Amino acid sequence: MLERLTAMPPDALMRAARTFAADPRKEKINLGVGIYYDAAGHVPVLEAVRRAEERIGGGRSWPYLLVEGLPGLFRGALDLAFGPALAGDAGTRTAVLQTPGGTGAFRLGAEMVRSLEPRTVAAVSDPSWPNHEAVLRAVGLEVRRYAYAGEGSGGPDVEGMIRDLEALPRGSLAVLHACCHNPTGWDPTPSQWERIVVAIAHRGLVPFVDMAYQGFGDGLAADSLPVRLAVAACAPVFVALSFSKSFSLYGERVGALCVVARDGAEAALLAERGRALVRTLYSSPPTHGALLVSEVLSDPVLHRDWEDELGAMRGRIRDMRSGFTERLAAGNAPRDFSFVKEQKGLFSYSGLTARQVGRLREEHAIHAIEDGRLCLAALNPGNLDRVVDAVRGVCMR
Ligand code: PLP
Ligand code: TYF
Repeated sequence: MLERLTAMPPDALMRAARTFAADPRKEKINLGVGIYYDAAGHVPVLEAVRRAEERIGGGRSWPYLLVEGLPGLFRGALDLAFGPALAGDAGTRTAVLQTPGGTGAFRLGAEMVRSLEPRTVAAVSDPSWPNHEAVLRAVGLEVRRYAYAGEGSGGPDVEGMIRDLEALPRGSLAVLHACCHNPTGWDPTPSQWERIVVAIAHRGLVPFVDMAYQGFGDGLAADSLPVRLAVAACAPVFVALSFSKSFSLYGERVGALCVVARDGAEAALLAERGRALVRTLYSSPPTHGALLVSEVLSDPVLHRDWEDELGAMRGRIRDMRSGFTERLAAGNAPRDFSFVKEQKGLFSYSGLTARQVGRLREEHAIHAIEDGRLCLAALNPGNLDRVVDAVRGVCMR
């Protein structure tokens, strides 16, 4: 067996996470990994989550959750995915399973698709979060790419995206980023989303919406627009929810998969299929983070406070985007970075080359992804000037 052992190189994000961890310089800054840091440079403990933790209390026992997870989480997950108005109706024909993070939700959804139709073609945006393609390939689906990053820096190439989606075989999976596209930071506008979903429905594609950054774009309701449009036009619809960023619970691994069917009977069969798959993958999901999220989502006061905290995180990133753009524009600007202010979410596809990213790391201890992706949620008033000076420096020559 070991004669067959060959290298499996890490993807760019894994590589960047390792390189950062191994960098001994105290002044290092991590603009690589997709994590929200507060103004003091810490991964925050949200106040609503802290209060939820107080309520659930310590000293409790930890039996297994059900295979599908904590039922108390499902209502909250449906409300987030569809909005309270649609959750009532669509919720009656939706299978929900708690999963280990958004990655677990995406993998479980992909497993479900493969178990139903192993010849399904899946299409991801070009570029996309590298794990999309890796997970789809891991379950044995054929992966294609649809155009996404525009030529210049003016936003997504929606025409190219629609053209490529319309060329897919009927029944293909269309993987969509609900908001805060990773890595570009470019999202379609609401009217562009309407056109995209019409094209998807018309071609008979199956939308798989990955929602890992809900609340970081324009707010919880606005950010779930693609899900609501897809549910109104298509069935099935797969939705992978991640609570890692929105609750700052990265290592707790909390997520959920929602699969919307045509009716309640189909949804029950999908849930049963999901449980059978989970049983062979990890048997049941972890408890602690799910209890925290469920407590926050089911208590109106905690829910409101959490939404306010999410709004403050979103606002802080916007301030950092403005600060980054304006400081670079002042003085002798190496080039125009004003698009950074227009992008949404944690990331910016900055246009920095792999060589410039390498120089940021070697000369300035500033880590980013080699495709030029920067995590602007790691900027703060204490490191902004240093980052701006370093970016200006590597762009000059
Ligand atoms: N989908 C996208 C687009 C992401 O960027 C991420 C995390 O970075 C995930 C899914 C998975 O998140 P989780 O950490 O909850 O597995
Ligand atoms: O897009 C991102 O930044 C995430 C974060 O080992 C990540 O994928 C990167 C590497 C890793 C775990 C999470």
